[in-house]
Amino acid sequence: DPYENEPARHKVLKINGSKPFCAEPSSPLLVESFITPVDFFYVRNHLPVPKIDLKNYTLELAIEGTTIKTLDFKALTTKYEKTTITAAVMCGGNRRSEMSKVKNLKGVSWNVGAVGNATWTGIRLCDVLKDLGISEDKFNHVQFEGYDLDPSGMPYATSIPISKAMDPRADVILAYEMNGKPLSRDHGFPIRVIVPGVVGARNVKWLSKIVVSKEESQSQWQQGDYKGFSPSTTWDNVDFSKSPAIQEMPVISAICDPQNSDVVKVKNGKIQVKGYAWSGGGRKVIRIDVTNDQGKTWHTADLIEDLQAKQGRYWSWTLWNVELPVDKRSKEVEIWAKAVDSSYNVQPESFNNIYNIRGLLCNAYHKIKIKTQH
Ligand code: MTE
Ligand code: MO
Repeated sequence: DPYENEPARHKVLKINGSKPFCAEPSSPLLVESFITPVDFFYVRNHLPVPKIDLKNYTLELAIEGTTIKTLDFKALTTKYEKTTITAAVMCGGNRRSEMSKVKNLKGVSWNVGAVGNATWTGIRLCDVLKDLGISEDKFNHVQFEGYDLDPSGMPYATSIPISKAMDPRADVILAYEMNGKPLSRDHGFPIRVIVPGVVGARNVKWLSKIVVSKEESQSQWQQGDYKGFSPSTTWDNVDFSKSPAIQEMPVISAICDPQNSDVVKVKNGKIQVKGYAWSGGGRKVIRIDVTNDQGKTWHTADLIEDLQAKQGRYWSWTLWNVELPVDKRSKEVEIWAKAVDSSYNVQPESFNNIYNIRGLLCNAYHKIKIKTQH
């Protein structure tokens, strides 16, 4: 069994798939703290977790087909300056279970918990690339490979544009610590890439190799997955070569507490509603609007944000809470939330017109129904 060496996992994680392991925390737990504890951070593996001995760990650096150098853990962590960022990582399929109500689709059925916010400590990818003496103009992509292998021996692999990889302000990190502790096995021990503002899939765990190239990664995960399509595209007519790979993510939010169909106690005519919001590309969430009357009246939520983030480099999520006034006679309340980011991008109102066969980019308004107790 290739899965016989899997790490132990916290029992609060709700398992969406066991081999490979995919799991998320409940949504009320998710918004209890601005920094997500490692044990509660969602896990999205595509393959068995590799067993890596730190003593034998190496990272290979290559330009196209040629290996330029191989560095061990000590060399990597002593040679380059240590840096820490706070960034959310979100799966491209987060909130897929809601989109699947429009029409059948393929993918792990995530609720709203395929996201977490952590501090990541490591070295800057741009420093490592600078040492290779490459010019940004001669290449287009930086590919990452993991130590996790599919049955044919191919590693998990993806790539990002070289402009993102080499930009010191893009904060791409080869991380060896999460929340101040060495990475756990599920989250990429001993080193993973953190590409802030970019879809989770590019944040390669168990990093084995970096390749500077003219080409994107040719892996399934770059070429045949993690792409968006028209709602009318079907599995019979889809052409993956026609859509670009997802990189920066669109603005999204979710109501986390209460959860759909909860019974909520009304206090002084109000209920407390909490959630998160996030946008890709370093765009900060500037406002969350919440309604309980289908948009006749919108209430602006209070925000809990990363106050240290620099303009245009807001990588964290934003937590929010709002007190919603509810009618004395109401038995059931429908709540909607939507976020606005610093480019004034807004979420689409429904999933109908953003449906896609892989269930990615599921960022429509979050809508839940609760029962009230007066
Ligand atoms: N890296 C490797 N090597 N193997 C993987 O299966 N999954 C990717 C990414 N990096 C993956 C990987 C996907 S799709 C996501 S959403 C994130 O890791 C999940 O990171 P997490 O498990 O630390 O939350
Ligand atoms: Mo993902």
